[in-house]
Amino acid sequence: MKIPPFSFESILDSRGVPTLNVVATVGDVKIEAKVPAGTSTGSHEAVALPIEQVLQQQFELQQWLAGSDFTTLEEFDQALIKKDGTDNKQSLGGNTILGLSMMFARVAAETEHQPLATWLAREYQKGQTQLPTPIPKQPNPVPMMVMIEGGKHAQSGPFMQELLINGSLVDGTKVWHQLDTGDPLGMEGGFDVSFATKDEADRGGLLKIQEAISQTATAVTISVDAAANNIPEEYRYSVASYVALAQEFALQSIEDPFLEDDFDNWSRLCLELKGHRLDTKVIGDDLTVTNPARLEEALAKKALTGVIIKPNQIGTVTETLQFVRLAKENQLTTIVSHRSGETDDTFIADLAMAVEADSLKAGAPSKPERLVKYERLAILHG
Ligand code: 2PG
Ligand code: MG
Repeated sequence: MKIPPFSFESILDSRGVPTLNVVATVGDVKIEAKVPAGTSTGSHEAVALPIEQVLQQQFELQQWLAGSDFTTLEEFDQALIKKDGTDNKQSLGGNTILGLSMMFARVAAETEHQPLATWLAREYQKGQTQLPTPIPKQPNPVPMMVMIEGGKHAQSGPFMQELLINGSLVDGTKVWHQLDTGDPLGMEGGFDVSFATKDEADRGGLLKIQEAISQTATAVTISVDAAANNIPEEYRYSVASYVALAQEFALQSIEDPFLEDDFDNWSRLCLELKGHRLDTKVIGDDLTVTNPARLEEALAKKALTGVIIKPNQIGTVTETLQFVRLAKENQLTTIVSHRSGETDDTFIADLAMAVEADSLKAGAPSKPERLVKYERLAILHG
């Protein structure tokens, strides 16, 4: 495919922080690729450069890429990885590379008159190894919606960053309204609830959600994202305390229960949950950062049973697809996810459909940059 002329624009994300939009035109169709950014980022993520530095590279990248021919997305992404030449994409910036990679996918889909999800599904299947027993087609990805926010995403609230529910958008909206008692909102549209003491906030928040679920008679389950890197040391959870919470609230999943390099505790938690015959999934986010090499290490140590998938953690669509393949080949739960700094881009909804992810985690059903992703998912469901 010939790369069309493109330009870089600085736009504001949902936090009011400038981020990159790569703009191209195919015929009379405007193609945009907007890059999200995290607030609680893992230290193993690809480096996101400040927007000024991204914009400074525009001319050089245009000169190099516009008009050039690349046969596949993989070839295009590899060329960018090679030009960057670092392990963590700090030279061109993971954000610069991802914007271009997403642009390539969108331009290719448009040129071939396919919905992005269909085009991505084909790319994904190309690299899939033939498994002895093919994985049966999954049901559509289930929305995973934050209801109460804490950690770095809220002013007050729990130590854990996110208390979430899994279910339909309609049920998610019911529970969200039930919880609405005028509290302010956190970064992703969940409630920023004040509790009498901070110690009560985690369990207290889960109790509130449990009550709201029963009052609305909705068929949803509860999950948490502890984002343990950001919990003060004295308040960090032990393996036993997570097991107790999993039992009490029938947790569907626990994300980032321990520090990003504390593989031992991760493995212990997986073992303990199994020992208690609990099916609660242990989900890697900061642990695995959508990086196939980090996932290999976590798998070897039996440190997790599921993963978060965020393209901007690794910086190319090709590596993101590789990561999902590896996760699926190892029977892990797959959750495609937004970032706290979002835009109205819906790429991740198409990605979730394309790879038949178990869930799409895109925030609360209350803010436009989050809703647009669930709505796109619903359109793709048909
Ligand atoms: C997370 C994400 C999204 P952030 O930890 O899962 O909710 O937060 O984008 O701030 O890393
Ligand atoms: Mg997380």
